[in-house]
Amino acid sequence: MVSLPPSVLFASPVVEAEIVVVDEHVELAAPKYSPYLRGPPTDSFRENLRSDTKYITSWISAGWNNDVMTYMNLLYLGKITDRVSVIGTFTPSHIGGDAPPIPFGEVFNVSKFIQDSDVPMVEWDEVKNPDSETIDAIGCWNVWEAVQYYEHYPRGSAIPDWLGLDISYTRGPDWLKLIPNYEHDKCSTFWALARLAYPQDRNKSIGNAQPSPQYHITLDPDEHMLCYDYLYYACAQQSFEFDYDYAPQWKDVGKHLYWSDHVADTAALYVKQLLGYPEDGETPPYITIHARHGDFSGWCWEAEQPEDCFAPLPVIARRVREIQDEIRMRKGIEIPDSHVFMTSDERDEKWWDDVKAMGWVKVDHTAMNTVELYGRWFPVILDAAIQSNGLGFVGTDRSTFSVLSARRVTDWHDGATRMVKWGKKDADAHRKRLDSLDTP
Ligand SMILES: Nc1nc2c(ncn2[C@@H]2O[C@H](COP(=O)(O)OP(=O)(O)O)[C@@H](O)[C@H]2O)c(=O)[nH]1
Ligand SMILES: [Mg+2]
Repeated sequence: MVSLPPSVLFASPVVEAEIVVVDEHVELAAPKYSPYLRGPPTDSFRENLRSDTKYITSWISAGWNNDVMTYMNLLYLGKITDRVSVIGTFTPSHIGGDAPPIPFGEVFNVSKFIQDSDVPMVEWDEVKNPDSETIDAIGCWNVWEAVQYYEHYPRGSAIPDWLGLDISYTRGPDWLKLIPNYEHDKCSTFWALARLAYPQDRNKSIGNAQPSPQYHITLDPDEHMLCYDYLYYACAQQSFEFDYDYAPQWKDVGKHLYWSDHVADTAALYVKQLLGYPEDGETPPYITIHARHGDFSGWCWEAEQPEDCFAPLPVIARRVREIQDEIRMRKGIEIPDSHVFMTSDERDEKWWDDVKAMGWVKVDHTAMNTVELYGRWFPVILDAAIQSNGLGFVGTDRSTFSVLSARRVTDWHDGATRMVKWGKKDADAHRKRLDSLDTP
C-alpha cells in the first residue's frame, strides 16, 4: 500500500451543481471562463470538471506541424465521442528545447474555431492552474504499444509533467491497430479509438493498468477525462490522411483553425514590409515556397550524389511558373517573381544567395529581428502563416508543414498549390498540367 501525499488527487470530488445567479449585469458581462468548465483554473484539474460534461485529452511528441495535426486528431476524436477536447500547449521540440511552450490559443483563434466548427474545446491552462503544485493521478490508454512493436512503453511527451499529471497507463487492445501485425504502419482509426470511450469495449479492455511513475498508483483509464498517450497516427481510413481531400480531421476540424489575430496581423505586416507596400494598405497577392531541408537529409538514400537529394532551385522555379500560370488562368491575376517568398529551414548562406538570385524574397527572420521582437516560436509560426495566406504555394513532398499550408491555401483562398518531389535526381520530373490542381 502506497501512502499518498495529501496533494495527490485521483478521484473526482463530489461536485455540487453550480447555481449561477443571472441578473442583467452578469448577463451583459463577457464570461470569465469557459462554459465547459465550472470556473477559473483550479489546483487539481478535477475540481474544475463539470459533472454533466465529458472530456478527452492527449499529448504531443514531435515537430510543431506534426503536433498541430495531433491536436486536430484529438479534436476530431472529441467531436465523434461527444467530448470536450482539452488541449495542451505546443512544446519546443524543433526550435530549441529551452524555449518556453506556447499556448494553443496564442497561435490559433480558439473562439472562432469553436463557433465555426461547433467542436468544443478548452485549453489545459483554463482547467488547471499552471502554477499549481498539485499532482493529479490519472489513468490513460497506451495506444503506442498497440500500434508499433519496438518501444515497449507508452509514447513519451513533455506535456504530462508540465501539467502535474502522474499517469497509470493501460495498454490498448490489439484491435486498435488498423493493419494487424504490420510493422510499417501505425494507424488506429478514430472509430477504433472511440470504442474505448464507451463502457462496453472499455470494460472488456481494462484490468492491466501499470503503476504510475511518480506515486506508483494503479488506475483504470479515466472515464470523465478520457485520455490517450498519442494520436498523431490516428486516421479515418488510412495513414497520412491529411494528404487526402476526404480527410475528416481536416474538413471538420483543421480547416476551421485560423490563426490568432496577433499571428495573422504580424504575418500580413511581414508580407507588406518585405515587399515594400504601405503597412496600412491591402496585402498584395503572393506565392510562397516551402523548401524543407534540415533533417529530411536523412531520407536521401536514393540520391547518388548528396546534391541530387533536394530539388534544385530551377526545379522549384518550374513549379512556381505552373502556379503563376494557373492563377493567371483561373483568376486573371499576375503574380511576378518579385512577389514570391522563400521559407525554409536551410542554413546554408550560399543557397540563400541563389534564392535571391532567382528574384525571390527571403523571409529573413534575422533581418526582421523576429526572435527579439516576438520570441523563439515566431519564425516557424510566421513562416506557416505567410505560407497559408498566399494565393499560391509550392511545398515539399512528405512535409507535414507543407501539407497543412497547401490545404489552407486551397480551402481558405481557393489558391493554387504544388508539391515538389525529391530524394533522388529528377525526382520531380513530370508533365505539365494546367487544367488540374493535382500534383501530376
Ligand atoms: N522557421 C522555419 N522552420 C522550419 C521550416 N521548415 C521546417 N522548419 C522547422 O522544422 C520543423 C519540422 O517539423 P514539422 O513541423 O513536424 O514538419 P515536417 O517535419 O516538415 O513534417 C518545424 O516545426 C520547424 O521547427 C521553415 O520553412 N521555417
Ligand atoms: Mg516532422
